[in-house]
Amino acid sequence: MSVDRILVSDVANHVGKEVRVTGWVHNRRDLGGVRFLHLRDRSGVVQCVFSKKTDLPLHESCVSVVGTVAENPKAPSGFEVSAFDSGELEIITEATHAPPIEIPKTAWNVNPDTNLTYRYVSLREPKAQAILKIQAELVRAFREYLDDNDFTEIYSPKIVSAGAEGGANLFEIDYYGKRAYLAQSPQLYKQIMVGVYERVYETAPVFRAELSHTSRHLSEYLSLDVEMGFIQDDSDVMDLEEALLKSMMGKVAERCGNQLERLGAVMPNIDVDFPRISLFDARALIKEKFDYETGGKDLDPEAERLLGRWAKEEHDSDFVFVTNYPQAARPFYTYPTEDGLTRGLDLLFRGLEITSGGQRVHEYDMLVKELEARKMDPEAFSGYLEVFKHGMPPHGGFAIGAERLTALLLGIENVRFARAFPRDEGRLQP
Ligand code: AMO
Repeated sequence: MSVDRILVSDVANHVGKEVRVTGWVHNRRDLGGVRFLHLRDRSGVVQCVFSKKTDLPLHESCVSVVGTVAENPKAPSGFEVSAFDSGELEIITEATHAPPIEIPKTAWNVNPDTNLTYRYVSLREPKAQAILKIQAELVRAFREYLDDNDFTEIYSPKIVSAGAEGGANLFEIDYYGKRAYLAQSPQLYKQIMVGVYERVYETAPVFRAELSHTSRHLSEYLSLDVEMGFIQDDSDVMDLEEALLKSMMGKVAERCGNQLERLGAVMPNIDVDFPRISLFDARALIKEKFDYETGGKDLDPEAERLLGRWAKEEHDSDFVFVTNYPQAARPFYTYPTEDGLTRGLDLLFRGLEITSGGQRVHEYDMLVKELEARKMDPEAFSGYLEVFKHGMPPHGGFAIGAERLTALLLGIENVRFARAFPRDEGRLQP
């Protein structure tokens, strides 16, 4: 029978007509005289109806169904494809084993660790699918905005000779008998490329040997990096990131209505200016308003949460920039100011850091001084330092952690679920 395939999302437009739908056996039910097969394709799930004469294959088998579309308020989508009287069930690939978890139910009855262990099938669950689909659209919108503003996409090496961010969270690898590392960030390379194109971006994984088991740290994550030359100061960096994020959120709201609804996601308010507050003022405000004292060089997670609350309550903003971090809290490449502070900044989204960035040092002597001040060996960075002898413009940029952005947008508690195959200290498979 040659009936052309339509997508499940298009079934409602074919009431009374014979159609073919093709996909996976999402669920099945046997009610004695009637058998229901919920068929899932890339666009959604639809109920197909068979008589008891038809044997339905195992969950997740690939099938094609020919039947007649009818309205049925009791069916999950309000429509069904009936192959009860006549019609056809073709088995394309029969599953040889039942799935290790019940995919239609994973959202609520599967332990998170089990879900991650069986990621090769648990990702098929519609909510899990929706998370990564929205992330893909966020990244697409990131590229689109930057392409439209004359940025060039770059591809920097992920095998490097030194870490850019300092700290101990470097993965060491054996590189033809020499020591090398997996890149923690494209930081040094995106700066070098500003000397070529002025405006660059990269969307690529980076690697951090994080030892803390938190819901916001991965060993491998997608870094959305931006760098721009000929800036005045860090306010240009914030202007760019604010406009970029507003554009990304607007596009996702437009393109991902179904997925956002499936997840019950609330889009951020993009009609207000993101507040900008210095770290010093943020600390004072948190103390005064919430009676919470945060010491150290940075805001701790509770202080971030409280500042996010302040931004929402006082400015109706889901985002807030924290600026002017002290030199001791920032990497060597951060532009210092005379008061012991820097033009380094963070951006919080719903009370959690999603970005670090700022203006960078663009002069050779100043960079060497900053490395030495941090007891780092300028020799180890010689390849990077060279470019600063050859005319680098004042520049700055930032990086957004894609999993954190996605998780906070969608109200997901653990960034692991915003990555298809997360890596952490205890997880190297699938
Ligand atoms: P930073 O180290 O702060 O800055 O990282 C930038 C952003 O990346 C995300 N992030 C992570 N996400 C998941 N798991 C991790 N282990 C993890 N570590 C960081 C966060 C964070 O805000 N080179 C600078 C950026 C710049 O200045 O342009 C950098 O990498 O969302």
